Amino acid sequence: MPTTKAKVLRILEENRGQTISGAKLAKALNISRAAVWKVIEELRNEGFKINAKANKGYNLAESSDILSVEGILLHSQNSQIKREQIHVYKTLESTNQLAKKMAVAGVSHGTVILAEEQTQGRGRLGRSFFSPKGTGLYMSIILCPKGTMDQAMLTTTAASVAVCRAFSKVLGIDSQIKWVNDIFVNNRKVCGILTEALSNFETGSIESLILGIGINVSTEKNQFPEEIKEVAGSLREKNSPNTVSRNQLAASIINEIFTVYETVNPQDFISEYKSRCFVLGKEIRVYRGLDQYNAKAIDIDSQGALIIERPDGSKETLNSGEISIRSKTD
Ligand code: BT5
Repeated sequence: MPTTKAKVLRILEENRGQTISGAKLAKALNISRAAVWKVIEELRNEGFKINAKANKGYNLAESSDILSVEGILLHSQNSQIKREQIHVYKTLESTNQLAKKMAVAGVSHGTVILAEEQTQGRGRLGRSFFSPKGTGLYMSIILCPKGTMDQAMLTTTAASVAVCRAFSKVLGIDSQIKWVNDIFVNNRKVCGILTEALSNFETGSIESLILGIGINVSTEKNQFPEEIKEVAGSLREKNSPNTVSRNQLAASIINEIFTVYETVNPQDFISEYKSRCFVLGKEIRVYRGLDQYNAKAIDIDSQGALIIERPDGSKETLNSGEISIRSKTD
C-alpha cells in the first residue's frame, strides 16, 4: 500500500510543473490541509523541489530530479514491475551488494534496487565504479533464471542492448558498445554493467543473476577523478538544454531489460549488439589474467562471446576478459 507521502508525490509527479491546491490534494487523499503541508515539507527535506504559492498550492518543479518509486512507476509501462519490487535508497555502499543479500533472502524475480549515491560502487575484477550523489543512475536488477552459466554472459549482452535502446528512446542518444559491458557515447564511457551470479553450490545451477548498471547522467567533467577523466563521459553535458529525468530513464531501462530478457530468440538482440559494437574489425590488445597479446576482433558469437584472430591466423573465442583498441602506433 502506498503511504500518504507516496500518494502526494504521485499526484505531484503526474502534474509536474502545474500548481495543485492544498485543498484539492487534501480532498483527493482524504486528509487535512495541515497534513498535506507536513508531507510536502518532508518531501522537500528529501530534496524534491516543490514550489508553494500562497493561495494557489504546490507544484513539483520540472527540474526536480530525485529518484523515487512513484517517479519510476509513473514512467513504467511494464505491468510486471510492482511497487513493492522497487527499492530506492539515498546512499548505499553498492546496489549489487544489497541486491545479493536480498537475493539470498529470496526476493522475487524483477526486484530493483536504486541508490542516489554509492560509496563503494563496484566494477568488474575488484575495480571500482565512481558513483557520486544525484548525477548518476546506479541500479541492480535481480533476475532468477532457470539455466546455466551461459545465461550470465547472454544477460550482460542483452542488458547492454537494453540500455542503448533506452538511451535512444528517452533521450534520442545514439550509443555504442565496447565488448563486453561498456557503453560509450561520443567516444566516452557513460555506462558500465556488472553481472554477478549466485549459484546453487550443490547443483551448480544459477539461482539468481544480479544485473548492476551504472550510468553517468549529468556528472560533470571536472567531477570525475583524475584517473578516469579521459575516458568517462556523461549523457547530459554541462549547459545542455535537455534535462534528463532519471526516473524516466530508470523506468525505460527496466522495461527494455524485461523485453530483451524475455526474447525467445537471442539472435534478435545479438545482431543489434553487433551493429553497436565498435571494436569489431579493430586491432586490439587482449588482457587475460597475467597474459596479454595482440589480435583482431572478428565477430560476436550467439552467446555474446568475442571471436578474435591472432596474428598467426588462429581464432579464439573469449567468454570474458578485457580488451583495448590499439592505435596505429601500438
Ligand atoms: C564496470 O566495470 O564498468 C561495471 C560497473 C557497474 C556499476 C554498477 S552501479 C550499480 C551496481 N552496483 C555496483 O556496485 N556496481 C554496479 P569495469 O568494466 O570493471 O570498469 C571499471 C573501470 O571503469 C574502472 O576501473 C575505471 O577505469 C572506469 N570507471 C570507474 N567509474 C567510472 C564511471 N563512473 N564512468 C566511467 N568509467 C568509470
